[in-house]
Amino acid sequence: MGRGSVFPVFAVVAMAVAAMGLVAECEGAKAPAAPTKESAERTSYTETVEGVNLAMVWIPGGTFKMGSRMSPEEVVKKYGGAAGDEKFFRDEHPVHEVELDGFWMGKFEVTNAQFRKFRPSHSSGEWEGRDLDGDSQPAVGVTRNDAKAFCGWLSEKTGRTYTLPTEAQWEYACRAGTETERYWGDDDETMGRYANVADQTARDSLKKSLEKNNVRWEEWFVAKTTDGYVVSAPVGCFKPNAFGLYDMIGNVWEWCGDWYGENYYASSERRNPTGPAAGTYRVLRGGGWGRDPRLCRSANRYGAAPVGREDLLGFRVVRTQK
Ligand SMILES: [Ca+2]
Repeated sequence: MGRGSVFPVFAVVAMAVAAMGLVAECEGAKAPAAPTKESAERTSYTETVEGVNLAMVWIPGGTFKMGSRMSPEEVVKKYGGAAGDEKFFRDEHPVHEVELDGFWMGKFEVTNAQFRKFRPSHSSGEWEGRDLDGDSQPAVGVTRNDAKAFCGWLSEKTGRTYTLPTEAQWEYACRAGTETERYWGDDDETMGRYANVADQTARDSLKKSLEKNNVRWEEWFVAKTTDGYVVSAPVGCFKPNAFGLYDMIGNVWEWCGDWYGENYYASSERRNPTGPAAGTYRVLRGGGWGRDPRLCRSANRYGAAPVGREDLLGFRVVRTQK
């Protein structure tokens, strides 16, 4: 896995930006469905409290193979990288079977508008003049502790327990039954329809901006696709996975509940694993708008200090009771 210093060029790239053209169609910007009554059969509902409208989707329990089908060598061979980068992908192994109970998960990443109901002073800021703080864009610059505090606030207000997904819940929900690199398949070209990642749009914009200021820059790994966004997109602009979840890959990295354990997969419990008992970093999943295609894969694992705060760290919530 690689934390900040591993990919230095990305520090420069922690950029932001404006959405171009697709906003009106984004699912997350639409008015929420009317609140639905609790029932054993329902598969979705909208949590409405204090002006926060959180769309929740039921993820049925099941068994899946957690981890990457590609070896670290195959990842680097396919996507490129410096000598020795293979070591950043060893934590995606061994592939192991995990069984999970069903749970509710946020259909979208938590947005700025939602987060501001909890913390009115919140601003996701901007990057190089590109806005990260739109109401429908995901809340970023949110530490893992902030994300947990939001869950605690929401639980208190609703009487229902909301929290962050475990790493296993996250990967199971992301894969939605798939074993491919991403929930839509293995090729880069179609990525632009499903996820906002470091793409040609972002590369061209960054290159122009840096060259204008005479800043020398290294070539940036980007996906061979065009998704239309340089920084975070409003939630729900891209195609959902088979569970009906949006932006599981790309847009913003999502905080999980687990401590990050590089070797955890070798000793993980099979049923409802919750990660190592202790650690230094908390798990992040899914990659984000400034991240290369190697980090925007269902199996990729990342981590940061729980007080870490960056332009592309956000979250979504889960609720475990049916
Ligand atoms: Ca992009």
